[in-house]
Amino acid sequence: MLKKVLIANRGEIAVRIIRACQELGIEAVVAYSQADRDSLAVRLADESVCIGPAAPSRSYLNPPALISAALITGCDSVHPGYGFLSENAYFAEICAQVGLVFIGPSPSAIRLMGDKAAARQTMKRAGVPVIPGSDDVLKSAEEAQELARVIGYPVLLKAVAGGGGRGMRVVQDESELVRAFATARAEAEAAFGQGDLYMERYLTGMRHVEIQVLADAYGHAIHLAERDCSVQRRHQKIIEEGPSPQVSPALRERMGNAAVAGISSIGYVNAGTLEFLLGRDGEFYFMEMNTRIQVEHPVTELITGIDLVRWQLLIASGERLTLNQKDVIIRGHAIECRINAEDPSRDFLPSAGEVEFYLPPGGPGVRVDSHLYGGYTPPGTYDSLLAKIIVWAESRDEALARMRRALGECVITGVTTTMSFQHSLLSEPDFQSGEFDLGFLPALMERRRGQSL
Ligand code: MV4
Repeated sequence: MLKKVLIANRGEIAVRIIRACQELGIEAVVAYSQADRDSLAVRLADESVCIGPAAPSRSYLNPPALISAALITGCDSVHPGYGFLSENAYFAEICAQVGLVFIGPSPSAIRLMGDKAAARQTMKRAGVPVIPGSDDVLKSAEEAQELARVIGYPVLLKAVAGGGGRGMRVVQDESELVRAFATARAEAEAAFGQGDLYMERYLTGMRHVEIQVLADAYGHAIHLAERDCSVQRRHQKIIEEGPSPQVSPALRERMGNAAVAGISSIGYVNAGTLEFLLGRDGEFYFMEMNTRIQVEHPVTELITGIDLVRWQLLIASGERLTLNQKDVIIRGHAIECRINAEDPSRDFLPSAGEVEFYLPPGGPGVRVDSHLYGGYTPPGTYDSLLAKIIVWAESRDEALARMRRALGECVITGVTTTMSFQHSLLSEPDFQSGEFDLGFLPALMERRRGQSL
């Protein structure tokens, strides 16, 4: 069993990992930047090490600082959380080279899934449905043009090094393609230092449904059903839920089996998530795989009763995954709201300042994952996530009522948050019916913009 973990992250996920360590009797050391001296993670950890200045490039994104922190404090392992270096194959490799267990998949799995075109090909070969598109990187605009004629417009140009919606360009017809190809390539080169592109048919009216997976180092892999993340604004998830209102038990089994076949084909180890687009007729297509623990993992934890971060630690310790597929039983419904320090009335502009007063919601079926406390000033340098409120209830309707109640109870003063916006979304008929797709939130924002003018 691991004895001492360096947490190479901050905020609520650092707190979440500390909690899992404590319950397993593993010591937790938190690496923190100068901007995070007063963080809750520093207070809760067994030990803490300052790794550098506020700028992420000099702290949470700086492998030498993190590796030294782990070695100086006698850690045997590193948990990267999400974001920062969590999907950096080079960092995972360096950890292994200095004898630190990276709590996540192998460097080669991270690298393979980080190349979005290679990930797509790998899944296709394993029998996972993918969106019609290119079998490889596009070599030229001419090649793109020929291919687009075959798959049909509209098409989407995606950056091989992108992901999460970064570096994508919709092309409506042939007249746009040559220019779009050049711009997308230049943008990808500037953003990722890698300009390679691939192509897919652009699908509309789809939902974002993702399958959680777990696998151990002995070839045993299972899925833990889906989360529906179709309520997004500019690729930022606003509300997530599970199970998806549009996924039947039969479809869940088909998607889950596809996900397990996909990860088994690459010998994937630890927790991961396969993102799919799901259409109205139940057709689904692999988009990309995230090789980390995700922000919305508590949704899965509440509907399965399985502690994902605990399993990450156990699997990295070399323990067997003692859960079988038949042990994964979906019960009830969970919804998560990400509470951000942003002002919805000002186009979600980040809101800075001291949290004067913090009263989290409680009561039956309510979980709060947060690093907040009264008097805390969230550093402006990092993302604006303040808290995740996650509710569980037997049915979706009860979960909706519970989330409305929880958001109503929660008090955060001093900064503007997204809570009231999410509260209003829960009352939207289209959200309540469960019959929404990725177009729901953009369309709603457009309608509301019209009303306020
Ligand atoms: C797509 C798509 C439509 N067709 N690919 C955005 C995030 C990244 N994982 C891929 N994304 C999309 N890929 C094809 N071929 C639409 C999206 C997309 C989207 C996906 C999930 C959640 C929100 C989204 C918002 C806009 C576009």
